Amino acid sequence: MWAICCALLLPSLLAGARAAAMEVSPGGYSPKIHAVRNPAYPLDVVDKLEEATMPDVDAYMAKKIAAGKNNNCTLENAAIRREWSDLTEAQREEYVAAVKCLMKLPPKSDKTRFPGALSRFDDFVAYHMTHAMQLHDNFHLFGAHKYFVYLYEKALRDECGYTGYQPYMNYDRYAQDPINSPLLNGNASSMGGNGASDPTYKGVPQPGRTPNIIKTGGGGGCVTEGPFSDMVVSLGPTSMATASKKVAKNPRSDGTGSNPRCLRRDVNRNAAMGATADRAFSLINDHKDIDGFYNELLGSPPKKNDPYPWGIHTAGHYVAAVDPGGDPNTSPGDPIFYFHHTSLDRLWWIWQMQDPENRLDAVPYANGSMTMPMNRKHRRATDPKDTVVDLEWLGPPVKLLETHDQLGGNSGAFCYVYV
Ligand SMILES: *[C@@H]1O[C@H](CO)[C@@H](O)[C@H](O)[C@H]1NC(C)=O
Ligand SMILES: *[C@@H]1O[C@H](CO)[C@@H](O)[C@H](O)[C@H]1NC(C)=O
Ligand SMILES: *[C@@H]1O[C@H](CO)[C@@H](O)[C@H](O)[C@H]1NC(C)=O
Ligand SMILES: [Cu+2]
Repeated sequence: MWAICCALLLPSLLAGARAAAMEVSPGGYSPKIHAVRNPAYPLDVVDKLEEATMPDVDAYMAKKIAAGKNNNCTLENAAIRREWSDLTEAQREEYVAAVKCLMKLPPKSDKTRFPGALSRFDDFVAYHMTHAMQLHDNFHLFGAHKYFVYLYEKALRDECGYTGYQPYMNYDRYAQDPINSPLLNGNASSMGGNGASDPTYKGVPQPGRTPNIIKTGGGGGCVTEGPFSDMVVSLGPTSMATASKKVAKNPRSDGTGSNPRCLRRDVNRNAAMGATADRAFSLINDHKDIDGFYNELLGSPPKKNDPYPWGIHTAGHYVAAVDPGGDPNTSPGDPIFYFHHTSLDRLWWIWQMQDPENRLDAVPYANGSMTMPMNRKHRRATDPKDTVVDLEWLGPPVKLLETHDQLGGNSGAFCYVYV
């Protein structure tokens, strides 16, 4: 059963504000949470929905605390994941420095299995590239990525002294002009710039959709500006179809060998426009059931008469992707990956919190799917309750439904909100 799901899913996976961030009064936000907003970005419909949902989140937590089920997590002590532009420039630079630190620390993954993993940063790429089928099956897509991002954030904090939390990107803030955005403008407080122009890079084919390609935004070559212009990408690629034709093949057929090269990007408005706030709002608001939410997130079935019918999952992956970001298996090799998956986690959380009683444990296609176990220690499960998320060298195994709860799940290790 999972083979059918994933064969369908994997192709779809391929799928100027100058004002400094400044504190504003919480407004409609829960007074228990320290909201910080950059006044250059008025709240969009999803931000407003999130704010409007906070009293319900508060009520939900009060019940959970009364029942003794919060594992010490409260809204007052929850970590806060913020939008990139809501961080001060100093905070953005601190984040960038921590990512660069992770890229210098020695790997913990098996050197024989992953000779191409050069750093702790690569440990995460190594896991994702060898467990892509499992990470993206119906049961795991949301929870396993939540845990994956959490462990990356934890490594930044525990091993590189980062004092903040993983930022997300609100695509809507950057969709009109991503190249000049605080996220990708290539200055010292950005996540690096665009790739140089590569006329051989045409974009990302989207078979079955109209248009059937996310046309190039004009980049595709090596990133030459900003903190990651000197980055050495080593693992992958595993799929030559989505990367630039100029990328050399990996010496190992599974992409795990050492293949030192530059980071390549195509900062792409055509992709980002598929993840605007109106789309994110419909995604959350139009689906009471997880299957519908999941399908729309993945752009399935393809929307008609839409110039950007990619689905937010695909759109977000190609905001800046070429190599390794454009290769579904090695996509965490571009640090922008974590901004995208954190955004998806935020959208999922807002969706769950519209009706926590019924949505917290909802798993796509829970009736009729089967997990692909992450390794031989685990059985195939047909019940989400029996499913285990085992990220091996990244962190201890956790029950799937524990990874669904960011306010007290994973024995309380998960305790964070989005602002
Ligand atoms: C909650 O905090 C108390 C006091 O620090 C501690 O003893 C207890 O083990 C914690 N419980 C959980 C579930 O983490
Ligand atoms: C970097 O870009 C941000 C966002 O556009 C801007 O606020 C900041 O002033 C820039 N920093 C420098 C040093 O140019
Ligand atoms: C699960 O699917 C089976 C077979 O289609 C059906 O008989 C059963 O009622 C379903 N269970 C639930 C809880 O929806
Ligand atoms: Cu993934």
